[in-house]
Amino acid sequence: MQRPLLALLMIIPLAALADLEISDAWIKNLPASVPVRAGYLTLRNLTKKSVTIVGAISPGFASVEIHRSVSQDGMARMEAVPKLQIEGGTTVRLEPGGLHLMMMQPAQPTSPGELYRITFEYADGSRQSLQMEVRK
Ligand SMILES: [Cu+2]
Repeated sequence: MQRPLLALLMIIPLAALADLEISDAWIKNLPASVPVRAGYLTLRNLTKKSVTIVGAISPGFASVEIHRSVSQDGMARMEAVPKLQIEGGTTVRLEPGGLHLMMMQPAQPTSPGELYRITFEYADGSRQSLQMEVRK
């Protein structure tokens, strides 16, 4: 039952009606002992004006932040990105080693194949929800 649905979700651009087309949204699975998960996705701004993400929530996690991985003096660390602006007509990728969603304190252990709902809040007050799939 689950397979055809998943295939469909991957073919249809998620939330195509909103200003941002969000695709390839997934969460890297980690053992239950790790208190955070990293989430990745691709944000395509189909409009001519910039769109700014000012927050994100997911019912499966205590909180969600946008982070950027940076290396400074040979040390890798992460910094919070409180607002993520996507210029009109551009694509921003959250991917391993760069920008990512830091999803704090999962309510229960995650496992590959599960879907988690996430809702983004934009600077204009609008919201957009989509599903993210847990992958190995
Ligand atoms: Cu992080």
